[in-house]
Amino acid sequence: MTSMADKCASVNDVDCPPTKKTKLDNENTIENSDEKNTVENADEKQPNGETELNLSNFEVTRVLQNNCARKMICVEGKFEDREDPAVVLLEQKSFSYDKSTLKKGYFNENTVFRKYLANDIYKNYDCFPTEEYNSLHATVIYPATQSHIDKYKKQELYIIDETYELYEQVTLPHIESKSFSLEWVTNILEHKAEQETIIYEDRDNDTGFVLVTDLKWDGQRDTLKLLALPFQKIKSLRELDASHLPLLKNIRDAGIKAISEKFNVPASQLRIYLHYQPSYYYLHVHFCNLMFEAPGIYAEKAHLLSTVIRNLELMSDYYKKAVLTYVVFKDSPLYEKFKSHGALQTMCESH
Ligand code: G7M
Repeated sequence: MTSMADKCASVNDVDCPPTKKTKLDNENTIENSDEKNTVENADEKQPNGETELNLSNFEVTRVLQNNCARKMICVEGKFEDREDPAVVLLEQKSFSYDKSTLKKGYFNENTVFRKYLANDIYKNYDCFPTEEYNSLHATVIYPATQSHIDKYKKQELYIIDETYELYEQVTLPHIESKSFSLEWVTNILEHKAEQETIIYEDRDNDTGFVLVTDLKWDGQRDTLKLLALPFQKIKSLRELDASHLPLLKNIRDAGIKAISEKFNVPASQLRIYLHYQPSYYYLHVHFCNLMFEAPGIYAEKAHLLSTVIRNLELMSDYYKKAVLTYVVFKDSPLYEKFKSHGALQTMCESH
């Protein structure tokens, strides 16, 4: 029942089930927007009678990855009052452009500013912003399965060139036997969760979709990140054909319109793409601010929606013919399956 996503050094994107997530956020939300992430009370009782997860009860057992570039750490550990393991991700937030926010948070009489190095005109300080502005973005995955733990563990990567035959023989059986729960998607589509983050909705069974802010979005316009979840159940890019063009075009056009109205970001500043392989096998489209180098926008993972539409217009069965290239983590189930299928070479050839 647990679901999540990812991010990792460069390839994964992180998420956790909406019902279990802990958002620790500040007031730094997008300008001209009503959006505000919820701050949950640590002592609040959940509907099932359990108390809310509290980081002061958390014992770290292992650092899964420590990403200096992204200023993000993923740790595995246990909450004192819980049985199962948990994964906690802590990530620095981006800064606001708003002058009064900057003043209140960092250039304020309560800001502590401690010099530790001076050389000519250059000085380094430790800067402690005011409490309201020094928060981190935290994601808690509880209970975390071994797959979650593996997913956040920094591992070597390998390239797979997946033909449609390999998709049918290796990837599809893997997806069918073992993939993350899609409960969070159903919850959004059925209005059981995240209703307040729905930006746009079109309930047509064939071409309709829900546009919702991504779990990882930190509320800043610069890092704007949304997801379009169609009502049609499609596993992934591999299942798309020309019959899906009306859906994809509606997602593109209505998504762009809704984002421009709500966030004032034009189509020309949006990166709109799908992941292959995705973390969740329920087709979804990512809408991101072009200025944001979101994890998962790399060549071996992101497929621009505009290109997908053009490919399908050229050839209805394009994705049944194309070789799709992506990366797998060493020792992940897909890595093992491709290796035992003889489709993954992990050693250098000797000359
Ligand atoms: O790699 P893939 O395309 O499957 O990415 C899935 C996306 O779904 C990531 O960007 C996640 O942050 C996002 N996501 C995952 N979960 C579990 C949720 C959720 O519960 N709510 C929302 N709004 N986004 C999620």
